[in-house]
Amino acid sequence: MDEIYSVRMRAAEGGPHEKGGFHISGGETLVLKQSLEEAARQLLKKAISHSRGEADYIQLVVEKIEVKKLVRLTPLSVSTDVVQSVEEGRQQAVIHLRSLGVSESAIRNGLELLLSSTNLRGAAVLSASTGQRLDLYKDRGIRATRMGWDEDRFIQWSAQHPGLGTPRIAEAIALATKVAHAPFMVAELCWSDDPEYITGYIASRKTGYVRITQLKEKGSLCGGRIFYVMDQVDLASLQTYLEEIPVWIG
Ligand code: PML
Repeated sequence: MDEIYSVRMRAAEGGPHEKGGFHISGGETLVLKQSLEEAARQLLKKAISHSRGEADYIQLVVEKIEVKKLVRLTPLSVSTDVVQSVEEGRQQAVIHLRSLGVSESAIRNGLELLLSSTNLRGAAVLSASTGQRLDLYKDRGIRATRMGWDEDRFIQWSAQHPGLGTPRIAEAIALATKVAHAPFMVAELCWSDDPEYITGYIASRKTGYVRITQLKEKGSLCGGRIFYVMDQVDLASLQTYLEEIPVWIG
């Protein structure tokens, strides 16, 4: 296989995140060397044209990946629940999470956390049984990185999934696929912190990637990701998998 690079971006307004800057945008992908410049350009574009605000701090990190460490995964199957209101959307989310064994208190805590978070750049890790937050990273959360689509496979996949081949959806499916395969992962709940984007999803190996067309009100800055895990999880190994193991979606 050719050389592969990880490209990661995070952007904030008012200085770097760790110095109190307001989170604007983040993004990541894995690409072949020939697509590196284009991937960096796309992520930079995402950082400087975001409806959350005007980034004055942008970090772009490019790293070569050791191909022998690559894990290959097929993308989660995709379905869409079309709903007529945010209430209906959240009710659908509750139904899916319940079916995966996430407790009522964990569902409530997850929804409340996303509703009150306007500056969460990674994901909050919650126990699927108690709903207690397990990571200690507050606004940083744990960030799933180093995953990306095989380009040829993505072209094929988007032809089979009309309307879903946008960069945002592609990135979300790559991330959700990696996350769903993490040890002791039960489910992911996500909606964007982009005030213009109200579709979110529930993902797991059992349900696949279930899009829900309305999970928040337009104009709201709240959003982020919740990773629901079993209590046997070893947080350090989970973090290593999510942040360091390169995953190639194809
Ligand atoms: C994000 O952009 O921050 C998350 C996107 C979630 C939903 C993408 C989709 O399937 O429409």
